[in-house]
Amino acid sequence: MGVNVKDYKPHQPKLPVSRQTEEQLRAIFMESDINKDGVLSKKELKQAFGRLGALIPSFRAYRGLHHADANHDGVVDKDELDDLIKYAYRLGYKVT
Ligand SMILES: [Ca+2]
Ligand SMILES: [Ca+2]
Repeated sequence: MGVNVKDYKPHQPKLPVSRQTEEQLRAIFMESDINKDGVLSKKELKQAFGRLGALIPSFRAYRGLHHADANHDGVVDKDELDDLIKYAYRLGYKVT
C-alpha cells in the first residue's frame, strides 16, 4: 500500500502549471456566483477577488469587469469568464 515510488514523477504534473492555475481561478469565480444565476455581478467579482487576496477587491472587480464584459451588460457570463480568468492570471493572482 501507499505511494509507488517507482511511478512517482514529480517533474511531470498532469497539467502545465498555467493551465492548473487557470482551472483553479475558474473554480473560484464559479464558486463566487452566489445567487447561482450563471453570471458574475460586480458584487460577486468583488467577493472572488477578495478570496484571491486582492488589496482593493472593489477596484479589481471594476477593472476585471471592464476588461471582460464584452457585451457591456454589467455582468460576466460564461463566454466572458475566460477573459476574466486570463486577466486575473496575467496579474499574478493564483489560488493558495
Ligand atoms: Ca451571480
Ligand atoms: Ca457581459
